[in-house]
Amino acid sequence: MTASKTVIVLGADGYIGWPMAMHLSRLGYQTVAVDNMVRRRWDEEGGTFSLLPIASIEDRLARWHELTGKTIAFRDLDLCDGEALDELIAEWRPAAVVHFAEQRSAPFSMIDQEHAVRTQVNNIVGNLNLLFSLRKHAPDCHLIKLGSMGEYGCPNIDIEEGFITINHKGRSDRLPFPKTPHSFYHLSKVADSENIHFACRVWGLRSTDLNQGVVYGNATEDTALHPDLATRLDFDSVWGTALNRFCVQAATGNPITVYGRGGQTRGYLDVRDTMACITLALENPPTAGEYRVFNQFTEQFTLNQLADIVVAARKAHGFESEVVHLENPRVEMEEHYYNATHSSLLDLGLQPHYLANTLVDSMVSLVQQHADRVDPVLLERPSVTWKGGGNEYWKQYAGTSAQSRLREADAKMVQRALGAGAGSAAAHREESAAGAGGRS
Ligand code: NAD
Ligand code: USQ
Repeated sequence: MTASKTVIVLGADGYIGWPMAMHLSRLGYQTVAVDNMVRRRWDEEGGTFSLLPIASIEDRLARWHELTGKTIAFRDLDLCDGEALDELIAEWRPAAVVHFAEQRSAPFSMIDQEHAVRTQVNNIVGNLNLLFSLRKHAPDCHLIKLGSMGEYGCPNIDIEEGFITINHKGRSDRLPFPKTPHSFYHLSKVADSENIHFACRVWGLRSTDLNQGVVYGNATEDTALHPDLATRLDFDSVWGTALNRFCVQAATGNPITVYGRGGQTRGYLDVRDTMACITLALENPPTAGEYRVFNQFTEQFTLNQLADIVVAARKAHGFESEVVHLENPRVEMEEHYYNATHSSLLDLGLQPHYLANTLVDSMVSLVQQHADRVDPVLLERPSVTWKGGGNEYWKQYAGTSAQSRLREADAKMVQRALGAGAGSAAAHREESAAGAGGRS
């Protein structure tokens, strides 16, 4: 690692981007964090919020500097603004760009036509702008792009890492692996992959496309330093992902919601391994013109297996959890063959954190500290179906102010912490919680 190298993290205010920016800064990279805060606005629009209070980006950066002495530069910038992106890349001429800055929810992309269009325009145009800016101002830069295992779908053959050699009518070629994506969101990732592959072939750019599985967990060594450095934890049915939701459900005594029969198999990884995988990709760059694909996950599970793991972890502490099989809001195979190769990152030295009771235990205890913020409707009721789009629950929450609900929940927590009858002190704390500037 060359400590002085500049790395730009796009989408640095997000669930993965924020811990990644801290991780790279800790390693000594000159880190530039970029985000247009759109994710916080999408929360506002949909009435959703992070279970863990998250500090404003200004407070995050200031706290990081105070605790470590390190500085992360920040730019508020929309990737769809090609001119601004050009200026950013020209200004920093980074050695690498780590690109997380996309609309990343499959259900969000299935709400209606407007959300599908918004997802694909945001993701595909932002990524395309980036390719042009790199060609112009930093053609040697290593583009590390977050793709998704869901680009492949669930084919009845083994999934390879990006490419497959096909023998057809006596001829043979190594071609991009066929894709059958799960949603309009996943389709946007497929388009990104095609565009990046093309830019590498034609312009000689270099890129690692990380087809990442579902990420779980919330703690890295950096987020644990201070509450202002926490990263978001989504639990609702639009933004929350399977294992994170199952942990929140079990922690709050709500049923674990398996969609359909539960044989859906996906690749999963701990957020700490996301940090490690991206660092490995960064430290082992591809050659000029090379487009390589790594499948970034550490273990495969069916949903039934995930639910069983959470149930068992709670049982070890004497708590019973209920698993319900809801009518599947998505159109997806519920029993299928699934075997995805994922050896490239292991070959580079990845040492995975495999899913264990300790992870579930730590998630449960984290959730319990913020249990008053859990909204049982957001947690338990799927609000988007693949056939019909946003349903009555979606409509119920869209446009409602999550902030006022949060203020009530935070005040309740403060009151509980202080105990009944604390009089004017409790009232004072309640007021401060209600006005807690910057946190959402
Ligand atoms: P997130 O929604 O928490 O963060 C994404 C960030 O990008 C947000 O802060 C958002 O404001 C920003 N952003 C979006 N569009 C932007 C734009 N046009 N300009 C500037 N900033 C923009 O998502 P996440 O969970 O951290 O995921 C990060 C990336 O990893 C995404 O590309 C996602 O598809 C991919 N991924 C995530 C998971 C997962 O389980 N979370 C799994 C596989 C792949
Ligand atoms: N599921 C349930 N119950 C729930 C929530 C989800 O059974 O309460 C099921 C879904 O039906 C699906 C599976 O769990 O079969 C995974 O769903 P998810 O919401 O955890 O993940 P997904 O929609 O696939 O998207 C997430 C991230 C996305 C990333 C993707 C990686 O939001 O950004 O690209 O994981 S992957 O799944 O490998 O494509």
